[in-house]
Amino acid sequence: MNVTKAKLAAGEVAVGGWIMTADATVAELMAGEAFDWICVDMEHTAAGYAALEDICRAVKASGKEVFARLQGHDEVMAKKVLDIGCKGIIVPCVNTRAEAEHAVAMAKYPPAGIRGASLARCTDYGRDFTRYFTEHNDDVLVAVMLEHVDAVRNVDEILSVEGIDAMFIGPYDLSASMNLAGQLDHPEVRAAQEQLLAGCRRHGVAPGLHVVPTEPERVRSSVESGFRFVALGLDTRFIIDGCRRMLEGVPR
Ligand code: 3PY
Ligand code: MG
Repeated sequence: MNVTKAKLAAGEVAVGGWIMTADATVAELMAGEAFDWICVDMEHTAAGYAALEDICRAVKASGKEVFARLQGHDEVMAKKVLDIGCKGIIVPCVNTRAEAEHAVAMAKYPPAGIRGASLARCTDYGRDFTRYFTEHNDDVLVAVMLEHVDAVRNVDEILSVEGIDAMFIGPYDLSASMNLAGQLDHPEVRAAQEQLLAGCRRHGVAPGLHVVPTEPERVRSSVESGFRFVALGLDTRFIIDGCRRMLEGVPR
């Protein structure tokens, strides 16, 4: 069972940890904290399939879902990350209805979609094939990233696609597409996020946001404003923050 997907469907908040380091030990450590899910970023890192598999093994004992943020819209990549053991895909930069339909299709087996079937790790190498295949289409989480002004314009066309579980805002790309790169609190960026949030409400899709800056107050206000599929910071930022906090106290 995909606990994160069930939580989102029940209107609850599900909080994720974001892995940039592609490191299984880091993922294991983070899965031992109060995150609901772990995402491996394969878009903006060197993370490959072998590292993803190690991470899935490391997180398995916690029972938490591992999701992969894909590099793009490639159905071969979606198939491989799911075969390796991810319970969902986070698809970057979905700007049109056709791209949203493709995101859903590549996550699901026929007849609902186009995912290829095999005796991969996700099926316990075939020992659990029938159950996995039967339950997968309902169990897999599909999150589309709306992170461009074009997506804001097309929000209703995108979020009305059947099979989308969550919308996930990438604030850096969204701000960059508005010529306001990194100005996450600019009123126009905020207004675009509000439009995406409102779109989620109209279409019954769980609203999500990557709260990239490691600021607890920002996390709190994001959840209070309605975001429920929320990723907190980055593993790399946690290391930077921890180093700086400790180094600050050194008399030298
Ligand atoms: C962005 O801010 O653009 C992101 O993709 C964050 O994950
Ligand atoms: Mg992005």
